[in-house]
Amino acid sequence: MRGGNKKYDTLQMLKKNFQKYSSGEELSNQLGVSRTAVWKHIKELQSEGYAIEASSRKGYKLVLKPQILNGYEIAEGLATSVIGRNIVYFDTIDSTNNHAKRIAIEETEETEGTVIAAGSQTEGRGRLGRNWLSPPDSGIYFSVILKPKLLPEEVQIVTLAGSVAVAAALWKLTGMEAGIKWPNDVLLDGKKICGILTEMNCEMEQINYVVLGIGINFSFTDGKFPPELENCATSIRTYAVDHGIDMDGLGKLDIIRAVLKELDELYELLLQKRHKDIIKAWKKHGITIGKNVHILSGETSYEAFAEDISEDGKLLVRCIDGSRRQVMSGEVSLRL
Ligand code: BT5
Repeated sequence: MRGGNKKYDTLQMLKKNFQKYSSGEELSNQLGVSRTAVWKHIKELQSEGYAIEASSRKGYKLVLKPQILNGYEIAEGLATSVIGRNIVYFDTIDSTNNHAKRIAIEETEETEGTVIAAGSQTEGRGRLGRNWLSPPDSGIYFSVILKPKLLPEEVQIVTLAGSVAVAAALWKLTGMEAGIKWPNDVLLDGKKICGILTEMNCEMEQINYVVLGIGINFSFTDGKFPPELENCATSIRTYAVDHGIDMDGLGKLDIIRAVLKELDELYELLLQKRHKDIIKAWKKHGITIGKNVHILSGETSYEAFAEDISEDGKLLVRCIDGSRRQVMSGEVSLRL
């Protein structure tokens, strides 16, 4: 949805003239539409939540920096090469991963890099049929369609890239040091602020597409989490308040854009087969290596020591009897 229509062209002009009036006549001349059309666009933008003041004498002005999540705002000036080529936004949807799969099945070249974002999800999913709480005004929920040239067993590297993108974006925007618990949890203060669900469609030897789904808790207050999650989940806002971090007007929009930017750079590394560099970046934020861990993988569960991550993202562990295993997926609890 990059590129404009007249409504968003109007918005762009108001943004250029931030906090200053643009007269209806000026807008109508520059956009090549009637003054009534300008007025209609303004009404629509206001109803979408843009803080636009209208004065019959002076015209229109945008009074606040928008923190509105929609396809236009996410895409505006997003200088990425693959991620976010197309952006589809829904106020609410069943699950952005479900929608990504629906689009990916269409199988056109351009679907790679398409981002599906939503303000809330009615059937947000975690792994293994678990759910992901996705109420409105609380989190950031999006999925990206990717077509990496990887073997199906290498797909974990995509999840790792997703978690690095979130941790790196948070660090750059707020200085928060999030930790990544292999494979898919991003934590603040040991509590989950982000979960990642990677799903793929593949044949024996090749991946057709991957859907990388990311859910980030932005402003859940502790009170809003159900009791079973209170001790294991938190949000960026809660963490900021608890640690006296000034978010300086940062909102969901800034976060999703920063994550997409980071992800674009990491995906470029992946396309260049520079998996080592992704693992290196992961290790900067990873908290699993060098810890005693409890692994639950399918029916098996055992204690082990997490030694390293392989180039394709598997967790390399040493078991109590000294044998070594490669863990491709599963639950890992850290032993303190
Ligand atoms: C995950 O699964 O952590 C993957 C979550 C992926 C969510 C994104 S949102 C966009 C895209 N569309 C989707 O439908 N999904 C993706 P898992 O590791 O299985 O963790 C799930 C568990 O985390 C649940 O069983 C709860 O215990 C907990 N949980 C649920 N909602 C949570 C939340 N908002 N914050 C923290 N923990 C949560």
